[in-house]
Amino acid sequence: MVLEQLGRALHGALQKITRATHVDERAVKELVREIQRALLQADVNVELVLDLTKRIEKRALEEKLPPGMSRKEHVIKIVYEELSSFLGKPAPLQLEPGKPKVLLMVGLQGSGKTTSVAKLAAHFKKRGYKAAIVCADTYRPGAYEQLSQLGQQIGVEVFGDPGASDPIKIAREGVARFKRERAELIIVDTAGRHRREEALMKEMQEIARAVEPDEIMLVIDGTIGQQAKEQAAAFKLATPIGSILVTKLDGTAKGGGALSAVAATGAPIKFIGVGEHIEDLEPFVPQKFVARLLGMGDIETLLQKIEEAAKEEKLKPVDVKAMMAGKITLRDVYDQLEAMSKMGPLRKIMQMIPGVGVSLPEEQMRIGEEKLKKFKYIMQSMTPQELEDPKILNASRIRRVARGSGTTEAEVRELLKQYELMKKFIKAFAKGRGPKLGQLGKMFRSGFGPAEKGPGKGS
Ligand SMILES: Nc1nc2c(ncn2[C@@H]2O[C@H](COP(=O)(O)OP(=O)(O)OP(=O)(O)O)[C@@H](O)[C@H]2O)c(=O)[nH]1
Ligand SMILES: [Mg+2]
Repeated sequence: MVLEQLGRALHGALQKITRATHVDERAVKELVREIQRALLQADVNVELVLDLTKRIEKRALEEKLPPGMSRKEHVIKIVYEELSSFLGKPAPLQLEPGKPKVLLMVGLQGSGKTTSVAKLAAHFKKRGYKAAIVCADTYRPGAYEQLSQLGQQIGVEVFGDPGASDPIKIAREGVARFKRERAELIIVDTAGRHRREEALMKEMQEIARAVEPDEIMLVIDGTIGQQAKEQAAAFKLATPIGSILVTKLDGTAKGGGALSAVAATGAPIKFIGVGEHIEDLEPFVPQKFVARLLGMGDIETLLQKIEEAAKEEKLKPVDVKAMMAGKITLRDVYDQLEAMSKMGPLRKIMQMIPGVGVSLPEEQMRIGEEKLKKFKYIMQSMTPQELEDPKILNASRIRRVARGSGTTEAEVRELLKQYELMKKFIKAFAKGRGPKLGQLGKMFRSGFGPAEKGPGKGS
């Protein structure tokens, strides 16, 4: 997951506050110290850390408690807010339907440009935009091959010429062609032959002059930690239309350092790369990112992903509103499980569910995955009518379903119980009883944990 270590440490620090019987000055100072330790370990710059934690401490000790909020909730809110603003403002990459946007990608050697180009193209294609890629890396042997393979994989056209030697010419031609073809996002991949910023900035400006990009995106390798600051600062000076994509945040303990260092320069981080696969790209939204980091989960991202997977599968898109109103049938649950299984392993999905993410042990994950499979078999053995209206499942129907799915009656009842719980929690969540989100996590944990002994009680 993203920045696992940092997440665990911050989550742990907050857990202590949550467990404290009352939050006094000592507890706040202790929390602040732990946050400092966690951030320093993630290679966040010392000064930035001191600054941030001073603000947290001051607010936690001095601010008046908002009505209806406990001291604990207030402290957690402050930590969340300060960490979020520490990572900058959200800066989404916006496209206009029918209008071409030319995005020039630059970055040092091996920073992850080409991978990110494909990820971005896939990301926007999924959202219904026509994306196209220009390979202006005439330097690295096999660069065009790499891109056109990626292009094929995601169904996006790639312009390039493996024999060409002039990147500027290729870039100009490719952009012109895709503009004619009315692409809405034209991404130009460039060579990463530089190891230093100055040379990179110079070449970037040359290509920029030729293709007149709407935006230049600098790809920074997140594993370099706070050293990212120099690159971001030089880049910010070099172009007013720059944005940043930080890669490899999955495999590094230093990601926090990279993100905060870039944010401190004021350069907007628009995306983060969190893995080697095409779908391992996320728009960078500091609040969501921090919520997940702190183990507060991120129900919105989850719903959004589910919706996407459903769309891809040409399933009926989730009616989020109806779901939020508690109108969720077993059929919906089944469709969701189907869509979820297309999204990848449970552990990735669970990270987005409030209160689950950071703390679910591997063993439980495995059991959870098994259980989901069983739940699917059970639902496959139900009639359409039963799926729409599970209330009609009486003892004899339950027996039939259990037999048909190769499970036990207790397991069928457990699914029904989970379904009822899910309905309740989603309803509660929609009514704005959001802060109790941890309970949703608890539910998932208990629901997907080992089966209870003995026959379950009917719903
Ligand atoms: N774990 C992880 N690996 C990544 C990520 N992004 C890129 N990589 C890997 O980083 C390596 C370099 O990626 P490329 O996309 O080829 O980098 P590049 O900047 O185009 O490289 P040059 O064109 O040679 O400068 C590859 O092995 C990628 O799989 C990421 O977010 N996470
Ligand atoms: Mg490349």
